[in-house]
Amino acid sequence: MDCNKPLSDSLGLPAIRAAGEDDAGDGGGKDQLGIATKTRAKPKKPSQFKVLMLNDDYTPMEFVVLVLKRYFNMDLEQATRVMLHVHQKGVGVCGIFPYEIAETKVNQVMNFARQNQHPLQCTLEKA
Ligand code: TYC
Repeated sequence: MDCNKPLSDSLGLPAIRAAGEDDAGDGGGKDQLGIATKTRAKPKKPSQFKVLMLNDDYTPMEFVVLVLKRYFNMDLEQATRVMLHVHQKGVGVCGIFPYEIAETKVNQVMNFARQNQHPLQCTLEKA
């Protein structure tokens, strides 16, 4: 007797199988219930989010520059350029990050602004 074959085979009985299993053995049998085990052919890369800074009339320019240096790792020149862009246009991009990092940055900036009693606003937008 071939010990590698299922016993049902050796005895000439119909194969016993788990629900959802077919001859392909991949759980993809379409005629029966089963757990979906298909993996994505093309795994999606995590979507990116822009962190936006909004202008207001009260937050000092120096404070915005400090925020951009502290939380977005900009040097003085970059930070000044982004701050002036926001000041003139109303909104500007501080950086683009995966969702959880972008959300953390927004919270850090909002907390820091609140602690210093500035109305500075920061938000997220899908990139
Ligand atoms: N408009 C502010 C001022 O004149 C400066 C400012 C720049 C505030 C950028 C917020 O996101 C901002 N003091």
